[in-house]
Amino acid sequence: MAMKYVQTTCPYCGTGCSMNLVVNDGKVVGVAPYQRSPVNEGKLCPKGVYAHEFINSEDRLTTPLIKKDGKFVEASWDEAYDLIAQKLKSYKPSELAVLASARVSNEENYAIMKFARGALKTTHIDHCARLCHSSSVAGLATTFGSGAMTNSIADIAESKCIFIIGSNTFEQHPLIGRSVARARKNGAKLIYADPRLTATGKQADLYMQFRSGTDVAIFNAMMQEIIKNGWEDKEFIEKRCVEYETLKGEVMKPEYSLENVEKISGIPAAQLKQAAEWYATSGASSLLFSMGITQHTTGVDNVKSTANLAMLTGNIGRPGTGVNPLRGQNNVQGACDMGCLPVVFTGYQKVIDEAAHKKFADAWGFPDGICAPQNGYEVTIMMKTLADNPGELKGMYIMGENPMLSDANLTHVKHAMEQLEFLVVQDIFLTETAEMADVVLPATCYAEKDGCQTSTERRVQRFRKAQDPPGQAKVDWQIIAEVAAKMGYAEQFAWQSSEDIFKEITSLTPSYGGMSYERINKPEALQWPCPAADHPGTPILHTTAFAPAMPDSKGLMTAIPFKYPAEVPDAEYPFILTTGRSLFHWHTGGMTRRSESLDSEVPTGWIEINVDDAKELGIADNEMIIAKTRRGQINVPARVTKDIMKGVMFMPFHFVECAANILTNDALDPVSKIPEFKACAVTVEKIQEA
Ligand SMILES: Nc1nc2c(c(=O)[nH]1)N[C@H]1C(S)=C(S)[C@@H](COP(=O)(O)OP(=O)(O)OC[C@H]3O[C@@H](n4cnc5c(=O)[nH]c(N)nc54)[C@H](O)[C@@H]3O)O[C@H]1N2
Ligand SMILES: Nc1nc2c(c(=O)[nH]1)N[C@H]1C(S)=C(S)[C@@H](COP(=O)(O)OP(=O)(O)OC[C@H]3O[C@@H](n4cnc5c(=O)[nH]c(N)nc54)[C@H](O)[C@@H]3O)O[C@H]1N2
Ligand code: SF4
Ligand SMILES: [Mo]
Repeated sequence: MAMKYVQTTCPYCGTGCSMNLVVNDGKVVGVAPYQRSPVNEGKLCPKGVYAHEFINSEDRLTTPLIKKDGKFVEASWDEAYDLIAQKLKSYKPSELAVLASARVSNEENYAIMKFARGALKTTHIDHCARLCHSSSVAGLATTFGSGAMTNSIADIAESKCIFIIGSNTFEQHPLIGRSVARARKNGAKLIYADPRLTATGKQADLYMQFRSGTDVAIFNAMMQEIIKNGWEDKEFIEKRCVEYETLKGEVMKPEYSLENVEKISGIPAAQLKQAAEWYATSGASSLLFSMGITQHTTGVDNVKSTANLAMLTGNIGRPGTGVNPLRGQNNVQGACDMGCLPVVFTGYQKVIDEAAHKKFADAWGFPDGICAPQNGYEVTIMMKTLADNPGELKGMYIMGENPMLSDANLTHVKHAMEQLEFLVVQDIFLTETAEMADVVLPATCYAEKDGCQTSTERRVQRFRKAQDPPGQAKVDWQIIAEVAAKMGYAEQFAWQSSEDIFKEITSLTPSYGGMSYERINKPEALQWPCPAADHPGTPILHTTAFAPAMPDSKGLMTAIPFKYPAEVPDAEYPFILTTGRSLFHWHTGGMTRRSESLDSEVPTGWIEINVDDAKELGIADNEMIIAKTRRGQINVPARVTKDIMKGVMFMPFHFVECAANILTNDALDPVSKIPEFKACAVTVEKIQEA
């Protein structure tokens, strides 16, 4: 067979780079550049370059597995479906919970959302967006009326000043980093705030190092300085915002003076002043953030603070400005858009809204109705319910997530998952979570199916099938449709192709209403909102007014008092532990640890310790040590570095052999229900030789 190229979209991060898969003899053997996408113009980061390596791994799941007497036994699809249908039908809707996936297509997320609410009739559906940008969605929805990135990736290059806080853009969104680098080449100033001098920080004109969990104090200090100097945008505030006096009342308090916030955060007053001036007076400032902002018990407060700063200085709605939460997973934006959240159907139509509920119930036509018009549980609340209220939740269906490594406080998560009577996991590998399942279903990966996904800049782009799936593995939406058919709902899931599903999505989702495969097949695809077939899509949000969801379409400024993280250092646990990522690995490692080129770069985990702290503790670089928190302890190699703030330690969470989430705190933000992955109290000890 001849060699061919199949154009598709990268399956890793939310940047949404396009690439070609190189197919030889029916198998994907490589990745080649695809030049015509405006997002990445043929460039890729290492994960994109090696995105073919895990596809044909020896240990892909190839057949359904059923657990018998504690051991997995291979089963036919029919046996697996019969068991699942019989079990799921034996529970009440409120006893069932579903996790969708930011790794799979819009069509597959829509299918599982319809399955949860229509076939299982449960309100409990969520996915990893909870652990990620739930704070952005909640925070920006109440301030701007929409939780998405306001500007586009290319637009960042138009900026005169870029303020990056809590995002390691050059490693976690490398091709967005390229836009940042372009802006700098054109003279823009880059301000970077992070407890670690990361690869992104090394590009900065002003680097502010600070203690994890002090973000609100930093924002309030910058705003106080801006108001004191008259740098606020009075016209913008007057015309487009409400509650300025409330905001001012808070940020002008003496506790947010530069000197006091220097004490709280560790950032020298002069740096805070410089940052305030550059951001407020550049003419077009863009703010980029990610997990350093959202993953806190004050995550929503942090996000609202980013919005406050942008509104105060009129940096919204124009090229080179905006508040830009960089979405993480390839399709986390899409999984949210598809209604895989406990409160909304597709396009953020509220489940509790009677008209929306009726619209979906009527369109779907389940003879026995759909879920109640009520909000369901978030994934973090599902785990707490399992542990604290045994018997309330009994069955769970997980597609493409690995909470047994990605959730906070893993000992608690394991205990919670053990309470389940019945667990189905649909994945491409036998993950830590799949190990706990009663039934495991083999799914296809991105290279084996058609569909589309939505990037961080709301760009809806295609996946294209390049090879056949291994063994008996099936496409995710097809598996869900077949389970539904076994439960008596063949008619509601009678799709023949992913395009059929996309048509159903666009007919029910106003922001996707004008899209079709024909239109998104173009190299530049389409950015939502795209409400009509002749609408060109929307690169920049809020240009003349905020979203109609806001009263008078005005932006809401809010007073945000500073609060410390749920757990702060003390005599027993004297350091702050923060967690995050490496350039070469992806989350729980399923794909990247099976990619030789990536895994050989970074074969295991580590804990970053400041040189002075290490000296005081007598810990050497590369020494194996014990890291311990109130929730557990692990052995992990030390990486002694001057690039991390004294008093703060950092661990990536990719590695099962030194799993950071054994240590992390599952205290939640009261609104977004996100755990505090970015700050808890830790101690480290030398391993005593026997
Ligand atoms: N290579 C790679 N790329 C990825 C991913 C991956 O696993 N690997 N995952 C994707 C996903 S799903 C996501 S959500 C994004 C995440 O992308 P990022 O948010 O950029 O990644 P993180 O490493 O989690 O955290 C970012 C930074 O927050 C800093 N930080 C720690 N504590 C605090 C704090 O209290 N305040 C502030 N302001 N900053 C703090 C950390 O030092 C870190 O540099 O990356 C996406 N891209
Ligand atoms: N300590 C700490 N923990 C964190 C974070 C942190 O910063 N610190 N970040 C959090 C964030 S932002 C996120 S997004 C979460 C991510 O948490 P998860 O989503 O649980 O992590 P992944 O490893 O990406 O899991 C995705 C799973 O999908 C499977 N998969 C891939 N493609 C397909 C497919 O096509 N079909 C199916 N069915 N399965 C597929 C993969 O094999 C993998 O098992 O982790 C969170 N956890
Ligand atoms: S930047 Fe993100 S989308 Fe682009 S190649 Fe790298 S991982 Fe893939
Ligand atoms: Mo994420």
